[in-house]
Amino acid sequence: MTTASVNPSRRSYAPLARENRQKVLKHLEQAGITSGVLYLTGMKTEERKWTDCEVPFRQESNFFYLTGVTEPDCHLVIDVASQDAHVFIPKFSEDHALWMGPPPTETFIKERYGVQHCDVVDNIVKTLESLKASKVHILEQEKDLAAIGAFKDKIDSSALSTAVTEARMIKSKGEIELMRRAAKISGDAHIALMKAAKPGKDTERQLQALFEYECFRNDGRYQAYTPIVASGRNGSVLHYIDNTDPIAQDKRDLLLVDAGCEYECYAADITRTFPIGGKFEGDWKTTYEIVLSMQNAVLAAIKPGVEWEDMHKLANRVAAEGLLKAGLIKGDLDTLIANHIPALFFPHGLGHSIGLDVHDVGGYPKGVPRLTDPGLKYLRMRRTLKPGMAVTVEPGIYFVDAILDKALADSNVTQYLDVEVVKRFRKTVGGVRIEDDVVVTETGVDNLTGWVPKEVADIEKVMSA
Ligand SMILES: [Mn+2]
Repeated sequence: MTTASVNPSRRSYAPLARENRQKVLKHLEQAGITSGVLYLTGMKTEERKWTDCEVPFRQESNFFYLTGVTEPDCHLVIDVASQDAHVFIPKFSEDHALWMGPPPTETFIKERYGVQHCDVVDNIVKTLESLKASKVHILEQEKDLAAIGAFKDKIDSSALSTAVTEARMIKSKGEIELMRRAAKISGDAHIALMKAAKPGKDTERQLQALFEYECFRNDGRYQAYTPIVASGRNGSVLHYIDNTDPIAQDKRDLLLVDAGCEYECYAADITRTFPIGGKFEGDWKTTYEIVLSMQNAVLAAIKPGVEWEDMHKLANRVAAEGLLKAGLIKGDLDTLIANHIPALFFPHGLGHSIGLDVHDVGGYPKGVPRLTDPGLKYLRMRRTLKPGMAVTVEPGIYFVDAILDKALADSNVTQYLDVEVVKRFRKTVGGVRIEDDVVVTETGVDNLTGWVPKEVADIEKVMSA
């Protein structure tokens, strides 16, 4: 067993992939599918346009879920009746070994990934013939059917996507441990940033570099998404990824860091917001404490049977209470909520499912539409929570120019605002977001990232050390 393209010391995903295949086949069985084959194409080698410069390879998530295979350009056939998995690898050219080291052999693939069969891609049709594949079940989004020849006429995309999605929604113990590892690496990197950040020192980019360095050196090779490192008013841009500004001079200003790495393809997605000088003060502290109370209320309320949109509404109500108390908005609580006033400051959804993808599959089951209310319309998930679901809880309060310019020009809205107070906050406070990754348990949540400091005293302690 020799290959340079795979690190043999890497832990094997094989037992998990086997469990995942069984789970998907069970969902298919419940949908009445007991014969035929499943066919998936893996991620292909990609190059920068018009060059031979390869883009770093990361396996497609569904393919990884069913195989654990981390080599590019592979295909998968699963025989539904026997549950046998057939992985197909490219035919490597003679000089592959010169550039890339010895290619993986068929024996290596079978042993490494615990699959029953391995062959070269050219033999897919032959295998489908020998399996007498009556139907070829593919994912809805599958476009690449060149390798299955005449079996194209037997494709059926009506069931596999839902089966894989429903399987991926409920995380197994093994998956949760991989997510916990991604969370640990990412959380430690967040703490490194809290310790390194100083007023007027470094740029957002340099702190992003520190985050990625900390992840990379601890086996989090890939970021799950581009890190957001937003100083001061940049925190009001929800997906700020420029990360080019210098860190604020004013020690009271906030730094919002939304970043997480992958471990074995599983994502972490963590946001922490902290004062650049290490001590929360004034309007910045007021804003922070509103968001913290929003998050704590939701974390205490999550349990099986709860509707995700109700968790958003809970966060929204706590936001309204906090904004009222801070004097930013005025009026009767229910009237403010009915008129969507808190959504001016909490304009996005509460969170999303997370797993192999940072915005994981399955947010909207078939037939479930998006809601239309401000804030709620951006909710990335509408589901009844069940044990094993993994979601992010990421409330925020922001002072967004685009929203407030419109609001302040509309007397229907300004009747609910203390305009002077809103203007004062907006001048200095960008935004606050606090985000944790939690798994729903039988009784509540297993917070994978709750240990990363977020209480005011805990952040101040870490930053003063
Ligand atoms: Mn998120």
